[in-house]
Amino acid sequence: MNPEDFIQSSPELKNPFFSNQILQGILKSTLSQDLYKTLFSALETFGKCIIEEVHPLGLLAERNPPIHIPYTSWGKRCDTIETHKSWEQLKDFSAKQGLVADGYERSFGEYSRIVQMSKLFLFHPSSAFYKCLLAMTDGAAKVFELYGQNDDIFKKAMKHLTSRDPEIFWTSGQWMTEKTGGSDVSETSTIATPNKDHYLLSGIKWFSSATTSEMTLALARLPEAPKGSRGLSLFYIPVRDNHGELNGITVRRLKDKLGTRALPTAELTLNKTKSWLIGEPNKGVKTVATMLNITRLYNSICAVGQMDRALHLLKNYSHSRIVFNKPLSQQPLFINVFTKMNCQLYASASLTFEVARLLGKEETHQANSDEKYLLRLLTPITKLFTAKQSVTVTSEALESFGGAGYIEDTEIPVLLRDAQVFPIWEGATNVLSLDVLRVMKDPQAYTAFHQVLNKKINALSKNHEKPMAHLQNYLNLMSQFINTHQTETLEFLQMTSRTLAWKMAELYASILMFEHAKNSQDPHLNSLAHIWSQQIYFDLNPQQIRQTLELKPYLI
Ligand code: MFK
Repeated sequence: MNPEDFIQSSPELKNPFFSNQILQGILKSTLSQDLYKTLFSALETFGKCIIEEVHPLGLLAERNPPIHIPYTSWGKRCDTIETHKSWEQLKDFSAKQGLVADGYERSFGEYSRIVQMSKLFLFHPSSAFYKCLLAMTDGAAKVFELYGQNDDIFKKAMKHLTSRDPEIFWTSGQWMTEKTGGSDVSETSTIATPNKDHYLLSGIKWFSSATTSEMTLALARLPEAPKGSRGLSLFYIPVRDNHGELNGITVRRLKDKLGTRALPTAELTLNKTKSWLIGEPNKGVKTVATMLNITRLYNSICAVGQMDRALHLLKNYSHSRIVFNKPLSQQPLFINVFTKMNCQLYASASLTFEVARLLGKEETHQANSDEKYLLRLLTPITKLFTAKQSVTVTSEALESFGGAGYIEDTEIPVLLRDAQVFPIWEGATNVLSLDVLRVMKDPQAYTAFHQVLNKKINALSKNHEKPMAHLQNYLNLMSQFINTHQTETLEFLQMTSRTLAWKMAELYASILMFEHAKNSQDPHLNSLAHIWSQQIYFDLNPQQIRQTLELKPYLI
């Protein structure tokens, strides 16, 4: 055979909104008919922009990663981080399309976050992880909205962060992680010294993905502040001064990362960096948590978008790839695996849009008490669940491409490399599981979860008697397990927190999947909901966990 004859058909990227049954089904189910119609045509156009404009920019940015230039040719320290032109163009696109502004203009009332997240779902997988900057920008805007209304400096910065004008639009960083780690911020050693109306920050920030941004928020410790995380305060830092010089910041180096290679993530030294306190002194962790809850939602929607992209390409490829004398798409075992991946995507997307729905309600002052508890509880649950699912799904999809999926220039491996950051960035799975435990310290949080799901199960029982009986049983078992919480040790609660958070995600997602299938009248989504509900079961066995605790000395 002539080697030139060996040509495999490559997967084709089509408009990612067009024929996207899962996204369309969720939107149809959640929005009014009129809004759905308006959004449908807007997203079709947006999907076209993704193919024609964003995707080529994302590829260029990915192929031209940032470079750190510490000194000028004449020996002056400059710490320039050179990014490719395409990276700047992604910024312009984000501003013009209002990817952050949508969340604050609130033109669609309580549904504004859903509209914004739909766009991010489509934008993310083509944009070389530009979302990282948008997430932090949105999170910083949220901090200013809640804590910066009485200060002109913050109000001005807020205008930049939420602008649609590329000339005015700013992005923000979030400098939290130090050498002691990203999970435990209690050992933060950056110090803040008062200086007239502002502060001077000195210390080292170990992971900062937005050195090219115009501003950042950073944690630091005031003089005489208590030890631990309750002695930290949050500060606003303009990255450059009025002359365009870095604001007491030196770049130690850029990180050499597994993925997200277009994103300039750096280690920084702060030396008397001019900054302003935002929020109350020593309440920095609580203030920055506002930002974290937003960035965690971004993490979820982008994890979902990434899975969707992997399955979009795989579906397309499976029709043209012939194996064992027929297309991959007709191989029974492939159909089974592909269906399961779609269940994972549908479950993840349902949860994420639920968080977006609740956030939109809260921001427009329409959320009731149960919904506020649910928003706080579902944010970490959804983040940890979608992040892990995206690694599993992109890995499985990559495997389905065979050897081609392992070859860099097919553009498939980047999906897996990038997905691996989802469970790490903005809180690892264990940290988020412990956050779920933190929320559940207030018994009303689980009560809200239970009440809302009970109501939904009742409403769905007429059409889906058998699966709802199964899910009701699941919910009852979960509630029995939660009831034992009051008498359990902290060690037991921590040990079970991850499984519990995961089970809560599976259950809540399952019910949402039935709800969306019913509301959108989509038989395909209905099948996915049935398959998913048959797969999940409740397996937290206190007896077994106690035995594991007893084994501890042997395990360590
Ligand atoms: C995208 C590509 C990137 C490229 C590579 C990046 C690599 C990764 C770089 C990283 O390092 S990412 C990791 C970033 N770090 C995090 O996401 C933080 C992880 N740690 C947590 O989330 C901890 O839970 C947290 C620091 C937020 C709190 O831990 P503490 O110090 O034990 O908090 P504490 O004392 O329990 O809570 C302080 C207050 O904040 C409490 O309120 P009260 O003062 O009223 O009691 C909490 O209720 C509140 N709080 C904590 N988390 C909250 C929250 N409130 C609302 N929402 C939350 N999520």
